[in-house]
Amino acid sequence: MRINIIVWIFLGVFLMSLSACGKEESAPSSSETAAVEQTTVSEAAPEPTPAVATEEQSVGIPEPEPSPATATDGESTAPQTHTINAEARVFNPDIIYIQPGDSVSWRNMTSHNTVSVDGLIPEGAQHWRSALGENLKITLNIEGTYAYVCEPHIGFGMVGVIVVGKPDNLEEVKKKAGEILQGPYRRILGKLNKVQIPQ
Ligand SMILES: [Cu+2]
Repeated sequence: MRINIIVWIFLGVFLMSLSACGKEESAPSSSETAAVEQTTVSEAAPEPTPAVATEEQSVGIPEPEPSPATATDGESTAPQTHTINAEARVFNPDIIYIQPGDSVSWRNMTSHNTVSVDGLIPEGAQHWRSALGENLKITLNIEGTYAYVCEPHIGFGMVGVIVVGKPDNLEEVKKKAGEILQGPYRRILGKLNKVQIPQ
């Protein structure tokens, strides 16, 4: 009788352990399915990413559009011609503010001339020298401060300054003027000190 009971107990334990193994085996299989599901999800996930990239591209395309619009605004300001009148022994106006590409036209230049001063014009800009009595007209494309004189009347302080755009070279020109100008040419210094940088 005892042996039979022991055998049955063993059988019971054995069967229980079998059923326990079966549960453990079935458990991983469900997690595998979950893994497959996750893989399917993760595979599907990349699809929205190209859509985002396409949005970025479509965002990138309109960007260049504003810049041509800005350029058109700049072009709408057509080059102008500014007149400087020679009056007795002064240029009127003595300081003139213009934009790059604008022209300057000296009028009433009888017995006067206009000569740019070496070292007191922007780097790369062209010097000018008109004949006595010539109504010179020049176009200035390079930004900066330009100093010029009327040679016959420099002793009277007949000097002028042209400011093209925003003069980056103003302080440099002032410093150089203090160093190189001699005699009546130093009248240019006073004129340069009156220049106000356009906002
Ligand atoms: Cu003069």
